[in-house]
Amino acid sequence: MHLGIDSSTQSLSGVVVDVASGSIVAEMSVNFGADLPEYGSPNGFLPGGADGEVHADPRLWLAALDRMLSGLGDLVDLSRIRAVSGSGQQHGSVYVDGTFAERLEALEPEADLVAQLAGSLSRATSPIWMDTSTGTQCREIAAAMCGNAEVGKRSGSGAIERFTGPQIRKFWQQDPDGYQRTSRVHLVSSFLCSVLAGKHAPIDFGDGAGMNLMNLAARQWDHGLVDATAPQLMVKLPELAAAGSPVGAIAEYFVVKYGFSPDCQVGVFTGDNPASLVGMGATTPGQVVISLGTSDTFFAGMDAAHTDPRGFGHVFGNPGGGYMCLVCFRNGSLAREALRDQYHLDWSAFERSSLAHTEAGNQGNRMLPFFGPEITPRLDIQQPVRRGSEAFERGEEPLLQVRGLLEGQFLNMKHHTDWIGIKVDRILLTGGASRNDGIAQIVADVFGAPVERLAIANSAALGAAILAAVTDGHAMEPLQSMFCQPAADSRIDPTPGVNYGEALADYVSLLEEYRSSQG
Ligand code: XUL
Repeated sequence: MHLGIDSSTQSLSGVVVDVASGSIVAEMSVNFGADLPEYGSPNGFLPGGADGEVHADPRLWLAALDRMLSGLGDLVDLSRIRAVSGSGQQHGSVYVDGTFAERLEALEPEADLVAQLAGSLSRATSPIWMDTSTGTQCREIAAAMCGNAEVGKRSGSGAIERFTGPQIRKFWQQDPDGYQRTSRVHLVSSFLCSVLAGKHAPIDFGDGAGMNLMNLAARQWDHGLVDATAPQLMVKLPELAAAGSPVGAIAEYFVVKYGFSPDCQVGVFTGDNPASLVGMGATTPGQVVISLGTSDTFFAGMDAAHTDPRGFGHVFGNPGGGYMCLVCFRNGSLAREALRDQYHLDWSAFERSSLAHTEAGNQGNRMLPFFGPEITPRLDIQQPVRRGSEAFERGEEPLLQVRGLLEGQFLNMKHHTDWIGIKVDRILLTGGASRNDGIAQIVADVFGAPVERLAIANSAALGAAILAAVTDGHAMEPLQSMFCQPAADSRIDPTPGVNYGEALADYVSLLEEYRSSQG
């Protein structure tokens, strides 16, 4: 059996697969808000950050790892796990001092991970992907590289606020002593991998590309970018390696405490989106995945790297080889939840039966679907912008608001993914909200392509389990054909006669109108 662990924004999950029978044996998830309320992070991050700052408490991820493994141990015999790999929310960084490696080696099963490792954090909190506070640092890095185009050419993305390099630069500027004390900057993925392996683990080419520090073509740290980011950074960066490549045997702590075999191998972790590409069976170019999580992401395998002329999309390393493109929308589930709560609705209002009370195109009622700052496109915004009937603009008529939000989200996605130039014949939908048929129907209608879903909604954890099997010597593609088949009754076809061409043009005009009104 093989274990995949995904540490995403709001929860940490484990999925155990059995490659002999081709089945998913067990799933276990710990929700950061509901299961670990003592960390004061109802949505997985610390509320109340000023000026676009969004940080999380890294102790939460350690506590969740202990909690998840103890629950999983009740469901499966963990001594039968041959390898573990995993994924983490992308871009988030964890700063540790020189004691981290020693503490990992000396972990005692009697105490927990938080008690033994928290003392090595040289930065108490971790900036995560929702953070938009590093505009200045992005401009400084771009200027040092003689322009943002050069940053994009080398790293696969222009300098981006949530990416790790600009975040590291901000830390160095604001807390030079803390930066000095930092001996290693990990990503969420490589941090958790290090804990499991009991030693510093590498960063993979998928998650590494989300830092504005890696040279995408060379798959190495880019000296120019690293020097433009912060002094003495090169020695603080982990090695780079392919996702799933072996790091070593699992640390004794996990053997004694949870019953893993001492021979269980740990494989290099990746980011949640690259892992999801694996878990959806979409590493080979020609397939498109839309993941509906805290963030909504659109991604696909790519033959050759080409970049977004608008500067919002990214190119990462693909764990299956080659490249992948990704466009991330910050207002995903958090916006859907905000609208649901504002109108005192439940998810049934987003289902097909409820959406049937409104029409495709929403009678011209259009919404910029943002309840907080957006990154694609970059907007400093706190509330949706509405254009349409008087009642709709006043925020009345909940069902029109629901359709307005969903249509706005996917029109915004369609518009900002046109640069990829893929003909979308079929969409693979994943993430918590993908189970909702109403949402899936709007995706199918807006993109004019059928939508299919896998039986498992957490494709990142499944992808991580497949990577664990790769660590154990299995080839990736046969595993994908085994595990990543769309569920038989999951297909949703576009509604005949529905065409969103006009609505798209209308959405883009509303967006442009809003942007020019903001100067
Ligand atoms: C991708 C991104 C998010 C995070 C959290 O660039 O920022 O999708 O990976 O899921």
